[in-house]
Amino acid sequence: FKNPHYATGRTTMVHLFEWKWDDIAAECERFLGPRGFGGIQISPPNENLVIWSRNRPWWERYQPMSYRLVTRSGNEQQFANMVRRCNNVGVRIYVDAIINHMTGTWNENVGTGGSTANFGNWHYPAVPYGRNDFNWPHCVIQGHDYACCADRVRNCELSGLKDLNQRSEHVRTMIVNYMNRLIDMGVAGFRIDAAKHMWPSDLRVIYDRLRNLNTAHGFPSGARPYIYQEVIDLGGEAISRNEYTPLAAVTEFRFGMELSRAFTRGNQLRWLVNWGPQWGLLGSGDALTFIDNHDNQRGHGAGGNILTHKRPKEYKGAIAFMLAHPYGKPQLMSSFSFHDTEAGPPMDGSGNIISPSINSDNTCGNGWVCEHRWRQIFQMVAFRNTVGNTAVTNWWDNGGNQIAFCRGTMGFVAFNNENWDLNQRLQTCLPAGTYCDVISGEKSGNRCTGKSVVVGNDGRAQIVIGSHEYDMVLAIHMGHQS
Ligand code: AAO
Repeated sequence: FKNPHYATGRTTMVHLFEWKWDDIAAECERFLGPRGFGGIQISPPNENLVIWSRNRPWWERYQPMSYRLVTRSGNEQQFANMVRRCNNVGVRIYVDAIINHMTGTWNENVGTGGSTANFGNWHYPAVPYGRNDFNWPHCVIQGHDYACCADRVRNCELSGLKDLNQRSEHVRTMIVNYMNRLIDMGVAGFRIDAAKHMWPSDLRVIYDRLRNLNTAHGFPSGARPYIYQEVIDLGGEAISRNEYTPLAAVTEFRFGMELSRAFTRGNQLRWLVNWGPQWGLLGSGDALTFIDNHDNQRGHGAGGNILTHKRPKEYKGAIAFMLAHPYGKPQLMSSFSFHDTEAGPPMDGSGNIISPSINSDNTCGNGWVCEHRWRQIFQMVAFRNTVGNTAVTNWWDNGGNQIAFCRGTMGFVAFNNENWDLNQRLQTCLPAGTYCDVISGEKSGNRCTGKSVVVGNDGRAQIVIGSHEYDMVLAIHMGHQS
């Protein structure tokens, strides 16, 4: 369950938060496939409660009404079409699976597919679920439960969301049927939402009943779905991420927290010399890594001081470090812009999601940020693909916030997060030649649109990153020799 089964040579996935299936299919063909992205985390594809009383917030999708594949992102046919088209261009689909709970209690009770429910009776006829399928007696998780009481965190409701009992054979069957249907349609894996709120022993039963990935979609025979479990563990709680790593991969929330701190000068970059488990992070193969996610970029979940697209220079620095360093399986966030932290995606007056437009410079419009289309970001995805499994070598730092390192003989990266310029002759480990910096520009024909770096016969090059430059990173690799 820990292998994403990316197409050969691919390494990185992106969360296309609240995108529509038709738009994702197009994005696979016109951008993600050609640019070497490995996969996409999609928003939950199953029917959710429509919450007009809060103007259709993004979080309505975390309130399941049924497992029918119909949401604001599209219907079942559009979903199937997306998976097929993305797999055809080597881009995998990972489903955000909401299996811990159903909806909260609301006055509105119609889902995106027209299903209704009777909340007072715990009755979801479209699944169907009834009272016996939920944890009993009814209780709600309180903030202090996280520190003391694992049983309450797992058996009580998360924010009043009706808490399914995964020990119930019927519940297990409904969940497994849902996930297996998606596997048959060609998905490559799942994010398990709120995994911390379910018992590991129950999750194991569910995972073990999942089918192998569909060979008709290009997966090797016997391939198990990639599973990464959302467990927020910043330390000091009753539930540990280590209870979940024996089952499958886990979201490593300490990763983005520490890199956000370092790239906002709360910590010196030089300490990143031993980045990885020595920082208290999970084993590399167990960790799904990211800077921000859809929760903490807006103060939900383990929010607080996480870098996002709203601080672009520092954010691009942290993302570049994530992609340049071999630790973990990286996931990029691709957002819609927001001021109101509850606001849903760009939508029209009827609540239909408005598609991103694509500008002539390849960036997005219509309210979509599309961080994955920022040159400094997608070119570091290509960097990661190029350097492969090579090790970090020739670490250099100035004793503070300037660092540089090689990835074997395939790539070199430098960072300047000081108030003064970086101007040093550094070992790049690359063969002699001229390389295009992939941060300040790209290779266009035989020349560089940004900085050129001339590597001498000794592998050294003069590396310059001014403190007032647009970006704090310089990166060169074998794929971008000029
Ligand atoms: C909505 C409304 C609620 C309403 C509810 C029911 O907002 O007012 O009561 O409907 O009708 C999302 C939104 C929720 C939304 C929900 C359903 O975020 O606001 O509720 O959809 O529409 C916990 C969970 C974690 C969860 C996170 C948000 O452990 O699994 O809360 N994330 C996922 C999704 C998320 C989604 C759901 C789950 C539900 O990614 O989008 O919710 O499907 C501690 C614990 C964490 C805990 C946080 C927040 O964290 O460790 O496990 O996350 O508290 O309660 C420091 C600490 C850190 C601590 C943090 C916050 O950082 O170090 O450990 O402070 O206290």
